[in-house]
Amino acid sequence: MKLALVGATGMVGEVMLKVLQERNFPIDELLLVASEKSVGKEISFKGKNHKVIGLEEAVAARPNIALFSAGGSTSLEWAPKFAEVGTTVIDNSSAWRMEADKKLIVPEINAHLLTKEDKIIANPNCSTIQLVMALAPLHKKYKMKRVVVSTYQSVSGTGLKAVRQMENEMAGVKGEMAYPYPIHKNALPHCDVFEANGYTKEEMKLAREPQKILDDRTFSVTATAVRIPTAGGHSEAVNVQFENDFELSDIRKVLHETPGITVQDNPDTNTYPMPMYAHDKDEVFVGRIRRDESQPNTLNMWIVSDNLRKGAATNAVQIAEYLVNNKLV
Ligand code: 11C
Repeated sequence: MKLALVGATGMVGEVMLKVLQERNFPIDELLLVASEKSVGKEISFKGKNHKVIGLEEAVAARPNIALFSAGGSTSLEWAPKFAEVGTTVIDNSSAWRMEADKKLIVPEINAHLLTKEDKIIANPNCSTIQLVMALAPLHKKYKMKRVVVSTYQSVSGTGLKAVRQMENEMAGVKGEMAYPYPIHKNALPHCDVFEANGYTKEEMKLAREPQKILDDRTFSVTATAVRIPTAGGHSEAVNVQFENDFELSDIRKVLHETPGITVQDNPDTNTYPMPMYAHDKDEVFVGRIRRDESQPNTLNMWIVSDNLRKGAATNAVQIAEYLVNNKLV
């Protein structure tokens, strides 16, 4: 297995390396790839130093799999070049997600759709992944009609510059700004860029990606995405209206039995998911499970996950594992 990691020096790239190591992903040759300014830099993996190489050199090496986390424009330009030489690309950017001929995969939900012919596979947006992880098993049982989600997103979703902005502001130090306003002691109802309809791109990802992943357009999602001064993970307040009624105890049971989900829900002991707990973990945590008493068949819950792990690196590595285990590469 020759594996390339494109965007090896970025925040998600770093977590991908950690996850590959932790899960002991089978690698015979590792190609660490980044933009020209990082070429020649050394990165350690499993106690061995690897020199960062450029994209041309990586394509020429014809890796079996390339994990991409280098932004949409790099992906649009380079993923097809890797695909042409036979590499299967697992792309973490938003570049290919909504293309009709590209699959958008959360392994626990729809990895069975993957075939050898899929040469560019899209990893969903971080806030989508944790949402659909909890919605998928409930949709199967109760059939969703409408989802209203409000997110409380970690600055790590924006990248290193935003983490630094928050840290600088906390320390009272002037520095570069990733956001148009301070993030410390603030909440910005603004994740990613604004679209013509007044929603942000992040909100529209939340509206569109779940339908594609669950292969069902009969339900709808509306979202408000908010950036808050936390670094460990994204949180989501989720309201779901189902076609069918439910027992809360059954909802808890279904979620408890779903691989990848951990239920943390006990008001008596102040037990609920928080980014502080979710940080550096692969699971999606669900709590504050309660009936919406304002209308029938409707549930409220709170979902938290580390956006750099299940929301990005872990999901991508799980896709790679599925490809290897099912001899699709
Ligand atoms: C955020 N969800 O927290 C974004 C980060 O489409 O993959 C990931 C952007 C994407 O701002």
